[in-house]
Amino acid sequence: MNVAESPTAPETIAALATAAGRAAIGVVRVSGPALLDFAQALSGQRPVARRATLSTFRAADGSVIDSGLLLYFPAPRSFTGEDVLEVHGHGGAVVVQMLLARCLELGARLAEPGEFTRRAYVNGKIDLAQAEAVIDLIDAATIAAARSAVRSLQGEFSRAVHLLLEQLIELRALVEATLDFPDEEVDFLEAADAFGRLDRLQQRLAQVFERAQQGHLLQGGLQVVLAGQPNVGKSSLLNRLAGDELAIVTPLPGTTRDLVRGTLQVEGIPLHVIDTAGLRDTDDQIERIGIERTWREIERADVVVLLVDARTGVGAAERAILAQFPAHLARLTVHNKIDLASRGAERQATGDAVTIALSARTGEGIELLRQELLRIAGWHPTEDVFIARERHLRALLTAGDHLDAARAQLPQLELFAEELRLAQAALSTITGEFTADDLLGEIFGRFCIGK
Ligand SMILES: Nc1nc2c(ncn2[C@@H]2O[C@H](COP(=O)(O)OP(=O)(O)O)[C@@H](O)[C@H]2O)c(=O)[nH]1
Ligand SMILES: [Mg+2]
Repeated sequence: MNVAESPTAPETIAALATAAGRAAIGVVRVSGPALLDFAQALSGQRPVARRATLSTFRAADGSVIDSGLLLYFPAPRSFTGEDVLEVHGHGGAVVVQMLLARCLELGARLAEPGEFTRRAYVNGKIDLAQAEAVIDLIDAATIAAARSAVRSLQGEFSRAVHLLLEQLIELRALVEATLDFPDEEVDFLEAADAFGRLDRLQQRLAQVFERAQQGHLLQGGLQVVLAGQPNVGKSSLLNRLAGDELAIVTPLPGTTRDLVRGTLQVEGIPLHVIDTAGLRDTDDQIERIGIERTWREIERADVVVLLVDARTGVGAAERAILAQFPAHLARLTVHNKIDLASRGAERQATGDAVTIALSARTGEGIELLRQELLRIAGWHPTEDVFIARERHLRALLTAGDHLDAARAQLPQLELFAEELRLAQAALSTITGEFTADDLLGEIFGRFCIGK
């Protein structure tokens, strides 16, 4: 029996909501336009809304598949805004598959990745930034990242964006009204305090950007590449930072030929540290490939740490390496092996160039390096960070550019108005008021099935 069919309504979808494998319970989630009959067919009884009902789940021939709890959330008060069922069975790999198969038999189809959350968005239960926060919460690798994802999920980021939008729309309304009365343009600029409003808008936008950028850092972290000549202690430094023997260390130059990665956390920020093959001319074919990979990682890095032996410092070879780094790449020089150079740990800054002296062997000076990496990343600890994505940051920057352009257009009100309109369009993409379908596909496609 197909109890979920209807010619126009959205299809009923089902998926395993818990991780596959052995567990105490396994949950199959179902969402669709009308699921009471579905629930009846599955459990033999009509479930009460928002109550856990002890149920026996049966196959079409009446044989028992499992017993467990059935939860029924009638539309619109559910995660997706549709009728939602949660079928809680025992968490055996086979039994949950049988429950899922039964749901498919009753007319549901397997949900696509992110489809539940997409429906929640389409039905206005959450906006786009909140939908993205759902997956960011699931993916959060640190407590701080999880906290900021929850903040975004609860709508703090969206509210901040809405506040900006409201102020922008207010200003636009004033401008558009004045456009109809060209004689009063100059009066308008003064009376409506257009400059002052624009100023405040730009300041608020900068604050929101700041908080979003910190959240982006919390989630994504920083790619740090350790580079330098062979034998200066890159692998030793990775091991020291990671607190683990990730890379092989020997006194032989050219030991590291492939990339070795380690992730560590400093104040909740994930640092993805990549140890590389030492940069030198070599006839060894494998080492040469390793060196090519080193350069590829350097192109992608957020920060490159150039290691040198503290006893020799930066010489001609290092200067040649430095000259090849991409111009805008943040960099840092580390003098390693201070234990052999009878020097103390220290941080030195001349202009923008920072040097840290440390010992990968003794660990002295490592904390200076960790703090310096955070500083380069632009991290400053604040509590109220929102999780944000590259896409959000770009939208905020674009909106900021249009506000700058708007300022440059004053007192030409028509051009001013147009820039404000563009700023509004950019901001709206964050919460999803104006969002292209292909972007939605891209966002939700990255979810796991069942979310
Ligand atoms: N004394 C001392 N030796 C170090 C230090 N760091 C690395 N080494 C030694 O230098 C040699 C090369 O180290 P390694 O980490 O393999 O260098 P890489 O080729 O740059 O990866 C090894 O014998 C390490 O034990 C340090 O801070 N102090
Ligand atoms: Mg090495």
